[in-house]
Amino acid sequence: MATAETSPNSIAAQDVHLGGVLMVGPLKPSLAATLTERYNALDLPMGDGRSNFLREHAESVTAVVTSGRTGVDATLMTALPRLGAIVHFGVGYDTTDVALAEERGIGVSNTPDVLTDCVADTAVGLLIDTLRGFSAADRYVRAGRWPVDGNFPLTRKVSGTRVGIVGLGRIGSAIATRLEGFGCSISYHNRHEVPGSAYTYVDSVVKLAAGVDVLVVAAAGGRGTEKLVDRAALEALGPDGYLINVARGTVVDEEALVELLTERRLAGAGLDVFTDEPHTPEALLALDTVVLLPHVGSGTVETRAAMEALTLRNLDDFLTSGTLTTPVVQPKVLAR
Ligand code: 8YV
Repeated sequence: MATAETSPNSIAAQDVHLGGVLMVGPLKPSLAATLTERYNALDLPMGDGRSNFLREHAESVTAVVTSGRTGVDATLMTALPRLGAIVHFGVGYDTTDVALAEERGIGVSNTPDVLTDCVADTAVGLLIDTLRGFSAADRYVRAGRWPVDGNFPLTRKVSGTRVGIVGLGRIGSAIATRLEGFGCSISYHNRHEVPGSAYTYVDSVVKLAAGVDVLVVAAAGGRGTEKLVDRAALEALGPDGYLINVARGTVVDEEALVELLTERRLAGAGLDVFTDEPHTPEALLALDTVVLLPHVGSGTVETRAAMEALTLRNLDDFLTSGTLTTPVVQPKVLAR
């Protein structure tokens, strides 16, 4: 059997009580304050000071707290020899090398469920805004154009539209439930058909896109879903079709998306996520057919507080018992 001596990346049960906590990337200020005050957490420098910092502190770190925005890549993971858990604020963890974590017995947690409602609300809000052009209409009024140019151009009806959902997990399902209230017909594509689902399963994204008015992206990010919505799918959606993305920018071929929107070969898009956040493609800024949000899907006071509480619960559980509350991967803690 492996021991802590023969397997340096496995955390001995007694060590986790003494765990050193490292914050990686920007965190919600109240979370960072709690981690600093209650756990004496250290903050990983992002720039030049990193190597010196790691030389001094890497040995003491048993838990990292980070967000989906930053994560822990293979280089950082390898530099932390006693790391036992990577605790994410957020449901997405595509910036962390989960396969390597699993291989090294390092646990990974996220904050599922508590943000489902808000992200689903955002998707529906974006969908309505994009089809009805409310943000563009607001700009029209503010620019004083109503009295000068007359009525705002007609837009697209939302109720009764055909919606295709890419990724029928927790968030995708919550979006579908909400859209049922608008009389939308729902079909979906998922890695696997969801047993017992009332919605129509379609076995490819291209086929799904070809049969709907609006494609809503709710699939997790990461290697397995990179450009899952590719150029062919966007072309299949067509000049009367809309794309809504509340998942990750990487799930969509952003270059193709920008090109098709600019050439009016897609009717519009509502985007809360981008491949190079916080940067957004310049070409989209001039298009009134597009609604752009700065990744605010879960960004309400209530939901962020619930995410913060669940993040701390995962950390506490790991530091006191060596397990995670909402694990993606449970840590392999070895008792000495
Ligand atoms: C988070 C998100 O707020 O949970 C996720 O995966 O995308 C957001 O809702 C964000 O990742 C936190 O930085």
